[in-house]
Amino acid sequence: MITLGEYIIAKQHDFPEASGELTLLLGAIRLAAKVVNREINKAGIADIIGTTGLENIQGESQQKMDLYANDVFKAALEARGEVCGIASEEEENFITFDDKRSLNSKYIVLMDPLDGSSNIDVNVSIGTIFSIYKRISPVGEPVVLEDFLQPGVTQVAAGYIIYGSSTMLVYTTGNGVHGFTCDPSLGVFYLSHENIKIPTDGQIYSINEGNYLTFPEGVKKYLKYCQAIDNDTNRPYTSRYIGSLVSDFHRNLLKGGIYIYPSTASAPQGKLRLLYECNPMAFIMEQAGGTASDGFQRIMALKPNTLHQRIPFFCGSKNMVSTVQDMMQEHSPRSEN
Ligand code: P6P
Repeated sequence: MITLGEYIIAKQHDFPEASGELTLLLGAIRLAAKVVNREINKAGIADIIGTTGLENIQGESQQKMDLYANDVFKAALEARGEVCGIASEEEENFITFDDKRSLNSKYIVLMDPLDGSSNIDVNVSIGTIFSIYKRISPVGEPVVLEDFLQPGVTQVAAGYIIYGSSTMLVYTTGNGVHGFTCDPSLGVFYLSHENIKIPTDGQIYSINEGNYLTFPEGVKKYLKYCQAIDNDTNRPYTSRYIGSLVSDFHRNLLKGGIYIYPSTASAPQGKLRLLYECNPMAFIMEQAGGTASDGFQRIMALKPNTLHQRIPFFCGSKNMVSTVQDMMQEHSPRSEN
């Protein structure tokens, strides 16, 4: 029964340049996760359910818990002094932590503090997603936009917290994917899933089929492939879509499967954000032996242009992503960028 803190410290020796800062940073995320988890578990009781009546940068209705989670993670990261700046789905611009210690730190964090939060009121599991990079601007100065627009391949660490039937923290620092389950009686995360690997093949597909008519032809063809009857390849597959990325991703990671949010008429660039949803989930998926693409090319190879940039997202078991990519290429050919 090793705790998250003990595991991070034990593993930090895998990094010759480890100076403990990343360990302290992950500790801040762990603390914030516990605080948010406590509020989510009583959201039905506390006056924290529902919407603020405000909209976020995305023009989406902001849930009270969105703002609460954003404030908790922001405060925990600033207090620990290991982060010089953050970007968040709930913040229009990036934020510099300008106290001396933070300015001299080398890490930045991008996050979706509470993804799928519209599900809170109906008691469906939701999640926090985070992505950690080293800054590229000079230490000691305020962060700049370029610090946040790095391709996903330069991530130092990434992870998510899933607030579900149990609360889990899953993360990678580039040495495999490891899952920790919170013991609510102690508020301690214990190692429960070491070195998670996604099956190369799966029989679960996750997509909002309500958008079928405006999907790209390659996605339509793939859905018909999933629904065809073929015993040799265990088809038809099973459709499972919770409407909460972290929940669908986590189930597919453990069982095998594919999650797709393609371009649609209402979301021509897809709905998910490249920086603080797709890149961290792609890092985790690749470390678990899966694939994450925009339907044509590796998500983590893309050079971001803006903080809240959206991108089509195809993520899961290697063979499933490969099959749909072939159909995408066949029906809407694109040269590799
Ligand atoms: P739709 C939640 O808003 C989210 O960003 C993901 O967590 C989820 O998978 C997706 O959007 C659901 O979107 O359009 O199917 O309701």
